[in-house]
Amino acid sequence: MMESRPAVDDAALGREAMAVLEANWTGSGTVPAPGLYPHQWSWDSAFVVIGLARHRPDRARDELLSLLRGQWATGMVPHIVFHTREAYFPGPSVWRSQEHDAAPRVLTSGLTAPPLHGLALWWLYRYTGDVAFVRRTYPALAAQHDYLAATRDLGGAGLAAIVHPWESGMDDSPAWDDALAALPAIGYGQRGVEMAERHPDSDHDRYVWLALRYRDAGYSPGYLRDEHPFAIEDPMFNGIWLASCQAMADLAPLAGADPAPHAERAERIRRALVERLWDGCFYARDLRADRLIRVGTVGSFGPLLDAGLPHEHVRAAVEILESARFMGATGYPVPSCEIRAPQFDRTRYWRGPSWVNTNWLLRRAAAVHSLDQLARQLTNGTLRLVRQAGFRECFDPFDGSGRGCRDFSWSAALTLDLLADTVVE
Ligand code: 9WN
Repeated sequence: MMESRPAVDDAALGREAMAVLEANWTGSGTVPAPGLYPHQWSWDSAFVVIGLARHRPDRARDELLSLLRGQWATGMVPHIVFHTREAYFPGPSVWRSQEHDAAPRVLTSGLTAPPLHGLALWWLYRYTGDVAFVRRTYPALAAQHDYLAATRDLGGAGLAAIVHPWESGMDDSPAWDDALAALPAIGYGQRGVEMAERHPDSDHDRYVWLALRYRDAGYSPGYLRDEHPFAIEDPMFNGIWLASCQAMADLAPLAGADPAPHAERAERIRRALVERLWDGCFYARDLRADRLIRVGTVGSFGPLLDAGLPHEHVRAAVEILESARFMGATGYPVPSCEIRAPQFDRTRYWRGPSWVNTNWLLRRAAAVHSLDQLARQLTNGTLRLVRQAGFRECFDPFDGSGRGCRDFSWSAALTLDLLADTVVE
């Protein structure tokens, strides 16, 4: 079978991207990919909103509203909203959101995901000028940010901690390896779950074990603070949150709200990123082991999304990004793990392959810092990937061949955004 689905010109590529998004639209949201991911995923939806902002703003609005139907009364935006009946593990019977007073009517997971939605709303406003939609959705996103500040600042310095690898969106990143390995081998002890009771013996078992612990503690903030064994301050999650805080500060006046709390929060996150996660490069911090996790991943560059990041940190981080540790040595941007790390694996999801969403985020970061050549390199490299291999889930960073599933929504959506900029440039 042929691997590639080359699109000869930009117009054809754009049409194919739109066709993928049409096919992945369920009537109430966009699934990341048919079959493999048959529900609505939180940060995937934010990328779809961004990609459709200039092409199908009506659909972009519906996408965000559809996701927000899954928001909990706590403000938490769950990482999966189950709009369809298709089977997926871990599905509704694992999360049991319906047993929760704070959960909405629609079934959801109990974890959250990178809070890209503020930036996505800003993007949509930027291209539509739709103030009414900002007014309509701003309160939900402000509540999302309040939730993170109130219940996820487990380190007490202003950063949000992820409490599960799934919350990072980069599930099998080598940055989580040690924290997963440190989980107790004994102590599964859950009753009444459909998984056989057994000790966690693989990463996937550990993922499920962690999720069940949190669920059985009633998704309680006190449990997260005092007992949950996995708590990590991730530079990508927080870089995205910071960018969304800035977006919310810009949007607040349109919604008749005060921008100051968002700007103050952004400032606090910035300071904490530099003070707590920087050591020549941004690294994730394991709060339970109280140490930096010194493996460079694409997540290390998340803080570059911040326009206010001090120059010396921008310069040093970009140097690493462009060096032979990352995109300087691969044919295609940007490997998800630094290639000299022993954990690097060009074939395994977040342990090596290049992804369209992280390329897009870094391209946004490059634009924010007026690094035009880097932005162009990221745009062109990403378009080469999808032109040659199709809208795959991820790509081999050396030869550009496609990996994971086909017809992946964010690969298609963000291609639309990149193409739109190519026309303008
Ligand atoms: C678990 C949907 C999601 C993305 C994540 C990606 C992958 C799920 C999985 O797919 O995660 O949430 O089954 O591996 O890692 O970034 O949101 O596309």
